[in-house]
Amino acid sequence: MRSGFIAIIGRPNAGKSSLTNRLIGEKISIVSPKPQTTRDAVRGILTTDEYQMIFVDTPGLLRPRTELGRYMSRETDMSSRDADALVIVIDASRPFTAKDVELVESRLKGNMPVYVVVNKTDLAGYEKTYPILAALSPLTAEAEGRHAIKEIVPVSCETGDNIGVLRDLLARELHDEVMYYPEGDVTDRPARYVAGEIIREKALLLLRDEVPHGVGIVVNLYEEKKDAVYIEADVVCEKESHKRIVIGDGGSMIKRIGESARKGISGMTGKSVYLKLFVKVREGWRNRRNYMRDLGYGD
Ligand SMILES: Nc1nc2c(ncn2[C@@H]2O[C@H](COP(=O)(O)OP(=O)(O)OP(=O)(O)O)[C@@H](O)[C@H]2O)c(=O)[nH]1
Ligand SMILES: [Mg+2]
Repeated sequence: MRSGFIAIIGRPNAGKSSLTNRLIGEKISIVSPKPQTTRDAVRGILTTDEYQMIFVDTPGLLRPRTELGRYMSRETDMSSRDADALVIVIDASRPFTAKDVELVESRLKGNMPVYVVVNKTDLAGYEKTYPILAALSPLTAEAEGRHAIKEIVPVSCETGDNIGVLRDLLARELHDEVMYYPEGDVTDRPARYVAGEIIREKALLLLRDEVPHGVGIVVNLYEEKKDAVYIEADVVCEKESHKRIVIGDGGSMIKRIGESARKGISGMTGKSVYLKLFVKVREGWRNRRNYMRDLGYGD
């Protein structure tokens, strides 16, 4: 039995959480079309007869502009520091720039084996994927002052193309001889946390502009009984005007968020879910450490 940690990093929206979910074959990390979806480092655990592979999904790499952004950057830095290997995810459907090359190069100066995953090949097609592979290929050779990329793997998290190949390649990087987690665990986070994240995911999907980025969830009650789960949570937003939008006309928006979250949590737990949501305002919480701590973004 071998085990180890694989950190997954990259720009916001590249598909890091989608990749984590695909690699372990379960949805443990939330996904949305909006950048900066992931706020905490979340571990996804894959246990087979031969190995235990622990993937660390991280917040997207970005220059922080709020206290929350600084918290997210720290999460990424700290959780990817001691991994056994690093996966850098690149979105093939977006323009590939010198900055992307720099990002890869900078990581090759460290001592961690680096794999580059070129994701969204279903969207990008050969025309957009090939130039990225070509631009990265010089980095597959060793050079002065840096290591070489171990492998470049084009994948699609949408179709699942090449995910198995990537998984097998990464399994070569596992060298520890301990089981870090019990066999049935798929994440290091409790169901209560994942439930809160599912609520946030639905808010991200249904709300627009700045509003969803200022939403945080506090789960005040999470009680799992034999065939039902009882949940009470606060949906915290940054301003009174946002609160009105989150509630919606006659409560229509919060109802949609709740209904959608209830289905998601029910899918995760396999039980009926009774969910009560309360909308609250914590003025400018993304820049206030005390509010952030209440929302679970503390140090
Ligand atoms: N077509 C297509 N869409 C993808 C693929 N992978 C991810 N996506 C979509 O890209 C968007 C972002 O995916 P996420 O997995 O949330 O990206 P992330 O890198 O975790 O984003 P942050 O947490 O915000 O940094 C979502 O809408 C996904 O459905 C893919 O291979 N193909
Ligand atoms: Mg993410």
